[in-house]
Amino acid sequence: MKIFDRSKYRLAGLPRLAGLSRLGLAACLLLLAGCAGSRATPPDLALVDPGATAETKALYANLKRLASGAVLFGHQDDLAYGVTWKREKGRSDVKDVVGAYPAVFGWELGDLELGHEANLDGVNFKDMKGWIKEGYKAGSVVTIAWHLNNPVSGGNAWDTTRAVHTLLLGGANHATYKRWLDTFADFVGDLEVGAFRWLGLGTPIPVIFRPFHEHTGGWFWWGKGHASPDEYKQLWRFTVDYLRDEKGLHNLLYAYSPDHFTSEAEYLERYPGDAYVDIFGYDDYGSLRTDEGVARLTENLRTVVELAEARGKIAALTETGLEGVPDEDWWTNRLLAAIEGDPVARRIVYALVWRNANEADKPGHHYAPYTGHPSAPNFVRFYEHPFVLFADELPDLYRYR
Ligand code: BMA
Repeated sequence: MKIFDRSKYRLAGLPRLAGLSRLGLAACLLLLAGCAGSRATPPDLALVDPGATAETKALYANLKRLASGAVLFGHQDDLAYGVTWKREKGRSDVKDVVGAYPAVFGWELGDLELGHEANLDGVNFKDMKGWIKEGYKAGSVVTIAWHLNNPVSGGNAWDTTRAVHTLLLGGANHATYKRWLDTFADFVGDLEVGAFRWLGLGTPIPVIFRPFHEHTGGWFWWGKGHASPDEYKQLWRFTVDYLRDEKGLHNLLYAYSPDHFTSEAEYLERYPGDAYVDIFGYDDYGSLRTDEGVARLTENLRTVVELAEARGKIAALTETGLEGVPDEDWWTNRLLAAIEGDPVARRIVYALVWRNANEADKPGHHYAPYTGHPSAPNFVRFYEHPFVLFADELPDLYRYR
């Protein structure tokens, strides 16, 4: 982890070297060269952000290396609440069952743009920042999605009033959208660890950002039928350019995550370009109920992996699950079966299941098991499987060796 900025250290050290003998100077230079070389840098990764932080580059390079040997297990909102509890320090339904935290923690920013203290599911943003830091310190990966409210109607993300064109340059809500992105940048900019954060020497936590997800479906205002492919691409590119170049965020990896698709052409219809996407994602909830569905998901993962690898990128099952996990063997018979057995599909780097809600109006809306759930024993087998990684089995993802 970055403790100090080496370039600043070297500059500050120069005047003091002036008084040293040649031998002393040579020794110092050798020492400095040794220090500088002690952290290897990944080869050219062609990331969306060439100026990404060392930890962000290391994360990407390490995930790339893990591909095919392992898949990381992820869970949305894991530390915030579970099926029967909320806000209990250190608690997680996943950890209750297997004794380890997920290797990927998913979080949700919907309503941040409105200045609310909590997101659309009642998770307080200040708490969320704390949990994101805990997850990072546990060595896990952090990913963020954003169910943005509809800027035209004032409705939520599921209000499909046409809005994308209004966010683009020259559009009626362009200034509003920039303000919304400012709230995002403030939030992400705060995600830093390190004792010297107050000196501006903190380590920004790398985040996989998944904007405007599931756009091959028509349920969100940025989805199919509510914006043209060109409008969608323009919105994506503006978002990246603004966050990276105007707001100076260098701890983001960008994941493109369509929902169901039936061809490469459909997957790529709204793809904003190689310069704007780091991770090829896929969200799938429908498939993992039957053997045919498992085969279909494998086939789609193969496509996603092949498209990603052809561009030197990585792939992930960015959201999945079966609400209530009604199938006791779902973890090994469905989820693992869809991924591990196929030589191409197994090269996805992570699979994340959705949240374990405990809202009165959403009974059974959970995607991971909890203590006593009928699928818990099978989830333990899933955890024990050598191909599946949880937080306790991860190599240091944030350092490149
Ligand atoms: C959905 C559901 C909703 C939730 C939203 C954002 O899939 O879980 O209840 O508000 O995700 O987290």
